[in-house]
Amino acid sequence: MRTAEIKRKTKETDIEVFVKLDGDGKVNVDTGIGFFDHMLTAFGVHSGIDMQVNCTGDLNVDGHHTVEDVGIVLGQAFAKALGDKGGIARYGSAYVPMDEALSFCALDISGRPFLAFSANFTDFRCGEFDTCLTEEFFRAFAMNSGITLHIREEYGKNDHHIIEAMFKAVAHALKDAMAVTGGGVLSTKGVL
Ligand SMILES: [Mn+2]
Repeated sequence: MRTAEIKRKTKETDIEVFVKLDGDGKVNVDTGIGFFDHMLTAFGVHSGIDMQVNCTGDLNVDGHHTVEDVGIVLGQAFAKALGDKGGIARYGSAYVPMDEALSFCALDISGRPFLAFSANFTDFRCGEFDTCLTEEFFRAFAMNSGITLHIREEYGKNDHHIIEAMFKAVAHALKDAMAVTGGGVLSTKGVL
């Protein structure tokens, strides 16, 4: 069973995360930021990962700590649930359109965290979510999950569409990359 539960409490956020990689996209998310909940729900549903995310953060400041710290804890939980990364496909990629917007993701469950991110958002916010936090979330997730993560906006006008297509593209790429293929660790080094 590829599952993990992580709790993390700081002076800025109090977070509990549970993930079940081989789930069916049952998601229960409450971060206090509606648009972020909407994105995490899309991420769970499209990756097939069961996710519970509860965060009480210092939203009186802004959403930065909440979004970044949820990315940290989700990344840690994902890495823990994956274990030694043996017997998985390792690579995944996806283009996801949403109306006029198209986003792309390619990733490698490599143990070498990296984020390459490219987007040109036109709005400062989607609801209570600062659009610039999209990159912060994915950086925190990549650094703490050990994933080499490339995400880019191909084109689009509506930031809600562009960001949602990004979360869905990462979800579909991740679903393929974490798929159990059997065998050992897919690496010439023998370890990831
Ligand atoms: Mn939407």
